Amino acid sequence: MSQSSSAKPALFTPFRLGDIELRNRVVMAPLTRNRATRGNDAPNALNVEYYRQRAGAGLIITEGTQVSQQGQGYVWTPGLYSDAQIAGWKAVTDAVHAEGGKIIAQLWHVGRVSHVSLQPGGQAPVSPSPITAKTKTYIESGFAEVSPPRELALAEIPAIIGEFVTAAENAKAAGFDGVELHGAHGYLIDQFLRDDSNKRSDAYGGSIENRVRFALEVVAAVSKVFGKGRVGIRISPVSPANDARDSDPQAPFTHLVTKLSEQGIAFIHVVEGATREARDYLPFDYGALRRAFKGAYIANNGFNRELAIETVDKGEADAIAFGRLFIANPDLVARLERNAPLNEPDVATFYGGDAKGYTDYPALADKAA
Ligand code: 8OZ
Repeated sequence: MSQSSSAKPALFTPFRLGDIELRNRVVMAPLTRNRATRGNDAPNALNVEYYRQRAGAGLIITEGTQVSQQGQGYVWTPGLYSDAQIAGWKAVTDAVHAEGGKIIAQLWHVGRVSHVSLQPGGQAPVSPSPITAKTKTYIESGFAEVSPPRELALAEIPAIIGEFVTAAENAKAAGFDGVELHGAHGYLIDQFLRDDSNKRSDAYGGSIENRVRFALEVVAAVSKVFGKGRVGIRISPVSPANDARDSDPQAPFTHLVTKLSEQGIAFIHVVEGATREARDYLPFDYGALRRAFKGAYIANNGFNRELAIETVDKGEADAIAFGRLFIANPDLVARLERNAPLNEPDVATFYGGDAKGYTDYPALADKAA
């Protein structure tokens, strides 16, 4: 066999993501599972076991973790704003580190993708502009239309950035290796970026420079907490998830990424195409983002083994994030390396519930036993 055909694909080789040393380039994507402790939204022993099982990933990015109660949009998602939540996450990061893994927290504010029953005092959710998204959320009683949002006052914006900072400080206290900002899927940061959801006439709306301001300010503030080498952001330029739309996504996203590169953060994590659907949903030049950004590029959405290996070998991405495959395969890296068969994910147990469909997917060794 020739040297090249027997060489290990780069996907399975170590990578330095900013200041974080990864043992491979297989990333566990953030995955909402709605299994935090009911009543205080703190991670619990079941969540510890779930993440521990998946520590073979080069990097785990946690499920979206709200920076405040106002930032919550779905029932039973974990937070990072109370002592109980910090303690719960500390047990998670300890378990992942004990297995030699790395884990960063995904900091999340949903903005308008929420429901009054989840908001403090039953208030309206907040958004750059008072426009209701055509999307659903789920609350204790099941699926529900999102509640109409109220427009954020200019004077409220610094406090929201402050919530991201506090959550980053809490993430540090909880032992995380870094943070990812959730700038994708039509949540608050994305709502500011897009001309369909941001109709403001102040410094945070209108021009592209103004629409990226909120994202850049959050990134800068959080970078002071963790160091820019431990901060990244997830974006989904063309995904229609949660009614995210823009008349011309290429321009604001290329501009955003250019500015993020100047800030010197560790990575961008790009959901290519429509989330959970077609990778070529709308034309978009992802290569332009890659070229505009001097840090690492993590690619996501619908990758299989072959495409992941090829994409990293060609240098089109530094790492690949897998979602559904990690739900069903705790030992995904070992399976991909050996080209072993994969367990099928059970959609019925994705959101909410108990250990079923969460910590009971077998690893290869379990099957052999
Ligand atoms: C699925 C269900 C609920 C939330 C996202 C955080 O789309 C989510 C999410 C996904 O990024």
